[in-house]
Amino acid sequence: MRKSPLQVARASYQPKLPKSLRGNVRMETGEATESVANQTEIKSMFPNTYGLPVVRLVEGGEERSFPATSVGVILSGGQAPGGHNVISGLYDGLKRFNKESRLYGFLDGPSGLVDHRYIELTDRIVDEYRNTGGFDIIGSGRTKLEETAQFDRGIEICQALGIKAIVIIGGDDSNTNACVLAEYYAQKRCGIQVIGCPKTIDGDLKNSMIETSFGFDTACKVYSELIGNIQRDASSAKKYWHFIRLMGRSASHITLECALMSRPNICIISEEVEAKRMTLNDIVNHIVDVVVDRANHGLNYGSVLIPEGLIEFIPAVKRLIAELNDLLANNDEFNELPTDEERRHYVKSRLTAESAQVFSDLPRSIARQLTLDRDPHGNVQVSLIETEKMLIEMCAKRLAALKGEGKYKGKFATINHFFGYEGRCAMPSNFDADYCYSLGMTAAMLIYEGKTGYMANVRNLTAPAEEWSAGGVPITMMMNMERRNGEMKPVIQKALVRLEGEPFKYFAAHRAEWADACSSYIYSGPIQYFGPAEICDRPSCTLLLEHGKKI
Ligand code: FBP
Repeated sequence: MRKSPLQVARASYQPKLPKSLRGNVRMETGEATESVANQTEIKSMFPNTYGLPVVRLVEGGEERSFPATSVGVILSGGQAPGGHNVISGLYDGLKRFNKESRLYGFLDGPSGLVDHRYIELTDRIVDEYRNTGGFDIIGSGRTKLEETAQFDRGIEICQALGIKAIVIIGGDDSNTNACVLAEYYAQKRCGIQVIGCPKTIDGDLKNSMIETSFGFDTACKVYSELIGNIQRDASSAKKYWHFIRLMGRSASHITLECALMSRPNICIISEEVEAKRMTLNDIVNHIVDVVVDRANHGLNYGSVLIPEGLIEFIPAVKRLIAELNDLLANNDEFNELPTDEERRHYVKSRLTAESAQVFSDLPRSIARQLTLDRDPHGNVQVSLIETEKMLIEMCAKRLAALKGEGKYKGKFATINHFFGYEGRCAMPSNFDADYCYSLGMTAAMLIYEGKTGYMANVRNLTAPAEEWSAGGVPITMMMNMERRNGEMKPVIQKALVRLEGEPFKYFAAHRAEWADACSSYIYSGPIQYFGPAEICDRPSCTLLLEHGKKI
């Protein structure tokens, strides 16, 4: 395969490891744990994997070796930069303690386990993918592992290949599946361990034990570079307002991080919209106020960042979506209706009066998008909802009205963007390359130590990599009960942006200055892979602020 000069140089990058994973390693066991909420329900659903202790890997002890083992790995859900390094860290970690250990990759996500599609990963294959973006080494998928028939199919293939452990690299929903699978296999005493790794560009799989999910750092750096380029174009041409929607599903972590890195004129944070019980009109008025104010200073251009999940956080729309989720879950009658108009009528006639009104008031295209297929986990597919276009349309209307009243004299020429897929497979930043390799190696250690129902964790991430600390956290510890597809289910609690957290507070303290100024933009430039550590290894602004550091 032909490679670019950077691909060639990057192939030989040796990810930095924490001291504890470099030489002899031993495991320390902490206190028993509890789930973050709904302890009684979670404990009764996970009798074999509930309450396990947190474990930590520390330097020292004797030189170890373990009996050879075979492990299967699954990439689950959306792509995130660094997935290949989790696999190379896992591979190297398994081989380090026994050269005879083997690693199999299940193809195209969890369905590979169920349908018995796999490859054995070898030196040649793994070397080809070190430090590269993407999930193409084995592919990914969104099949939800929830039926015992699927788990039993997993047992069949694991027994056929002699697999003793499965590593699931995924987000909150996929790690919830990992936990359910771990419990089932523990209950069946079939000798198959299950370990999770925290993946998602969305940054919403984090808590007191998981500082960040991998992929967030690289994806935000890619988007921030693009936003910076757009802002420089805007302030050069001085003629466009750019409305930029950013991926991230429900949480606004990506949008907030990109705002901290690029200082846009306007940035909407969904969690604030919900907390202040804002309506769609309140959001439009906020944008329009800034547009008018800048026009009064001769600035008919600017940038607006919008999180892709915004619509779900507007309280009235949120209630509407909850009703739609219950109404449309496995609803064949609805799915079989032949036209959009009939589906619209069907939905409106079954909603509460308030939600039916909200549904009618939304632009038709957005209302239709809210009734489209949920993903296999029951989530609205927010990446398909074009909120940026809706806001442009609504702001243009409002500005035209203000112009009619003589209260606005500017020009409102707009360009819309959606950044998501541009960053999900980028070549991982040094941070993600190092973090992921450490996560993979930690997963290998957890397997050799016989753990199941754990997620690999690597912490102290704002320090240099040698000082990071690695270990495992019981997945049940992160769980609570939530309503999904019309039913209460045990799931890993999603981390939304905390309005009392330092990243949001920093943004809130500076946004007025960023709205007015003509030169507050920051241009982060492209990710740097070789050069001084303060540029190449710098963690995200979110992590730095959360750890009490300056940005
Ligand atoms: P994960 O939660 O699986 O990591 O996926 C994240 C994400 O990129 C979201 O930001 C986005 O809403 C969604 O995937 C898009 O899904 P798809 O890949 O199916 O288009």
